[in-house]
Amino acid sequence: SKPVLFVTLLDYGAGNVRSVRNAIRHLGFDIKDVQSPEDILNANRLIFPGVGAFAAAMDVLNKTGMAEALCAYIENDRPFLGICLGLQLLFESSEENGPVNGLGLIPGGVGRFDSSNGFRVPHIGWNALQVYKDSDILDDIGNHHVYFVHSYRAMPSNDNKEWVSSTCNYGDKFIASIRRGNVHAVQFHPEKSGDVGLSVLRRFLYPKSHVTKKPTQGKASTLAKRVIACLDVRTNDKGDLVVTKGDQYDVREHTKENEVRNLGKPVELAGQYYKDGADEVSFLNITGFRDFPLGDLPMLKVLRYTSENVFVPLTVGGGIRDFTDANGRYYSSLEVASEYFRSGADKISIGSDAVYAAEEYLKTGVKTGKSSLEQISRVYGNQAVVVSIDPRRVYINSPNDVEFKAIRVTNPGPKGEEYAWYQCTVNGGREGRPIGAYELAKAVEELGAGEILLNCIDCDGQGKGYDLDLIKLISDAVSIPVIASSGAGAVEHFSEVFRKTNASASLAAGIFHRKEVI
Ligand code: 1PR
Repeated sequence: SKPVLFVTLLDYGAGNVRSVRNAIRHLGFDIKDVQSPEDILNANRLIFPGVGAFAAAMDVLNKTGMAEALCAYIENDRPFLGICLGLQLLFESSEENGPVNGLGLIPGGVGRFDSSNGFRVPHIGWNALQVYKDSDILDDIGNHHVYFVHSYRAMPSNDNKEWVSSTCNYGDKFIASIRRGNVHAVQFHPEKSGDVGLSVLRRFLYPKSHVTKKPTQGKASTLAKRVIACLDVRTNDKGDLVVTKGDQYDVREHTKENEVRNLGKPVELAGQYYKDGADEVSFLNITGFRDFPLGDLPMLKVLRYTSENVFVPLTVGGGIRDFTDANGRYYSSLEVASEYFRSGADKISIGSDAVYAAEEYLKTGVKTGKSSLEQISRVYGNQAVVVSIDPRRVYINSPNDVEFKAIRVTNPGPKGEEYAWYQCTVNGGREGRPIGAYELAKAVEELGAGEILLNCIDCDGQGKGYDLDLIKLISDAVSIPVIASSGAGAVEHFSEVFRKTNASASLAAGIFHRKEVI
């Protein structure tokens, strides 16, 4: 039998490193977890996927003596790969909830992206690198894009230029990777960058198995627009978790039995969409609002199995809120989200509960810090929190007819109405609320959402294109990324929404299920 190969993993328990673990195993390595500073010093190769906030991470590293061990390990030029925060921590300090001191191995500080020049923060998505020097692990990248998700970044300078192996442009030119000897770190997520990301990990894990090539010169590029495959999941009447898809949110067949439309198995379909090239995969547990999601163990299993083979970002939504079960046990939304993260989600998506939080915030003007949105983004970072909006178009004759933001619509309503507002709903479109999509989007941005998934009930499943009026309204109103959703029926619809609005990504369901686009 093959000898067992080990890589040491520094996971200080601040978040989900499941996908890094899955990617390492996928590449044929077993994992030894760091329990003490000695484990760092004794490692043959060490991977440090930093998660959570900079200050909290430094705190743990200092208290456990691991900071010192890490410095010694790196100064001795031992094989090291830092990922994301695992790159940032090598620098002298960070502005994140700070200034806070870092490990101080690389000159320079880590600062926040500037959103004032129109760049949305967090920087989420696929971007190309400019590779400067032979960095070994980046040899297969070429012009391929890799996946980033972060709000803070380190900048190249004269003082750290001996370390910088590649940069990336996003408003600023920032450090995408460093390399000195056997020490590597990357700001992007190789474990979420599909095949090209796996090649980066492979080159770190099997350093002698390749011939060094000349560094490939990536072209400067802009952040790519993402295409997200969405799987609406629910339990059917037989109790099986199935992928379904509605027409304007109605997922039942119009037959005598009235059964839930069954389009296949979630893990299989997600794997298929990954192979077909989806940039991200989302699962929405569409009946999560009535079933307690932690009671819904199949959904956690779906995430676990999916994340073993799908190496792009996974989002899961449905039912994220505080909950008291039949036995009187209370679960906070944070516990629910944590369970999703532990099972392999990179982001969670909140629907109904975010509507209530936004209504409350607009009424009182006070951020209590207690809403699920605020709590989860405080602990996991706002890049991990998506708010899913389910608005329905309401036509009106004049923008003064309602207290909500109304716009002139491209296509007038059935009675010739020239204006509309977009009413938010909860519980899968079943209940309209006294808040518009515009008001909601702005409020949840303030409360800590990192991204908005913008559905439109009227367009859902219709295949007639996105609601461009709505998407333009919302993507111009906020500075976080907006994912356009509902209505894609042809390839042109994707290019149209990117041409005509400021959406950062487009999501679709039906068109993929029907295999119309690969
Ligand atoms: O309220 O936090 O429990 O979250 C519930 C989540 O489930 C929300 O994100 C909500 O959007 C979603 N949801 C609830 N009911 C339905 C339903 O369809 N009956 N699905 C539902 C939402 C809409 C999109 C769909 C796009 C693209 N699905 O995600 O995938 O409209 O479809 P298309 O490309 O076929 O047009 P909570």
